[in-house]
Amino acid sequence: MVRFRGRLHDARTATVLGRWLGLAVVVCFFTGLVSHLLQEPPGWLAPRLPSRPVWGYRLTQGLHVATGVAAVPLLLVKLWAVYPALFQWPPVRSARHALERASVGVLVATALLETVLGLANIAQWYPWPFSFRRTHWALAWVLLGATLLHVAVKAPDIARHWRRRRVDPDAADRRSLLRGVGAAVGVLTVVTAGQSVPALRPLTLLAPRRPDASTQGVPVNRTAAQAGVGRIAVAGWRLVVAGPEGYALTLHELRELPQHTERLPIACVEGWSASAEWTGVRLRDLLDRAGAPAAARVRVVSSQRRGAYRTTEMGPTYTRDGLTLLALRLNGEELSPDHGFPARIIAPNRPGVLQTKWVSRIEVVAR
Ligand SMILES: Nc1nc2c(c(=O)[nH]1)N[C@H]1C(S)=C(S)[C@@H](COP(=O)(O)O)O[C@H]1N2
Ligand SMILES: [Mo]
Repeated sequence: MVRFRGRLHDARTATVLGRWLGLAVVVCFFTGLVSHLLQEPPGWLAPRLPSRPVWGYRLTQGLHVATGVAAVPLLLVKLWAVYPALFQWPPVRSARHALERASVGVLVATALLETVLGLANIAQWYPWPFSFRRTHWALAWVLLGATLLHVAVKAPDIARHWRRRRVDPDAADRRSLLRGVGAAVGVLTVVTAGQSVPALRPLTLLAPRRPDASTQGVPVNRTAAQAGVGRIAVAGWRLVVAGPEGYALTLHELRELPQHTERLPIACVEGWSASAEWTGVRLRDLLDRAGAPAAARVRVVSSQRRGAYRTTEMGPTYTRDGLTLLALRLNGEELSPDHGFPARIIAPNRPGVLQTKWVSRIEVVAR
């Protein structure tokens, strides 16, 4: 067993902080799993992704980012509590000890990397050459494995220190430390959660994108200029629906079709979300007119020339859902260029990154 020296570098402090951190890791992992499956489902799952509840992704991704942010102070204080054990001498005493230390090394390294990568992504800062999502996803499994291994190795210590001791000279100091950590977590949560919780909006200090500071009441993640989409001339614009009985519509013709207004949230993978009123044509109606089979997959293509989100695919649970719109209006106004003029997809319980803007083509994909 590791011997801790000095005040609060003890197993009880490590255990209590570990419980909080463990909870954050578990919530972060499972909400991240949901996000990954919605964005890149395996073949068998793709046609079964649930389009309800409409606020599902808003909740899970809000929790993902909130628990990731809360993990930062927890992780730092946990590292502070155990650091004498990290720098013990001699560094290795036996093969078993070496393995245990190696597993802690992997745990600490992946935990720090995952939080730093996640925070950089929230800030839309990509100073690395690799894919954020692939790396974040792969490291999540390493972190989960290292956490489980750590809990297994430390199980005797954890069990011994799970409950408070009757006689504990450090109890008052520990309580102060834990209150401080709790306050840090609370403050960080409150100043970031306003990006998805309207009631906390006035307190939002640390969220990069805020609904009240954007056009038409919804933040913009990538503007038309950033996506390389120039002014779209209405006269030459057509929506092409490619299917068994394909057709093309002018914007005027699209506006003449039955319009529906739905209140749906847009929830970005980066943690912000906002509910808005969208008006447009039901995707289902457009597909029926093209003679698309009910079970068909659909590819949505944007006028954007390059970029990973130029095209997205959608299974039948979304395409058949009456709430899924090819939206022309947002909060009572024609879509602004940054929100995807002349037409964009809005579907329930779907990551923001798949709510394709500047739609020019809808293709029925052979099953
Ligand atoms: N064509 C295209 N559509 C796109 C994107 C994009 O880069 N290109 N970004 C997506 C992302 S990441 C989000 S969160 C939403 C945001 O929509 P908004 O800017 O209207 O709020 O648009 C999505 N639609
Ligand atoms: Mo996004």
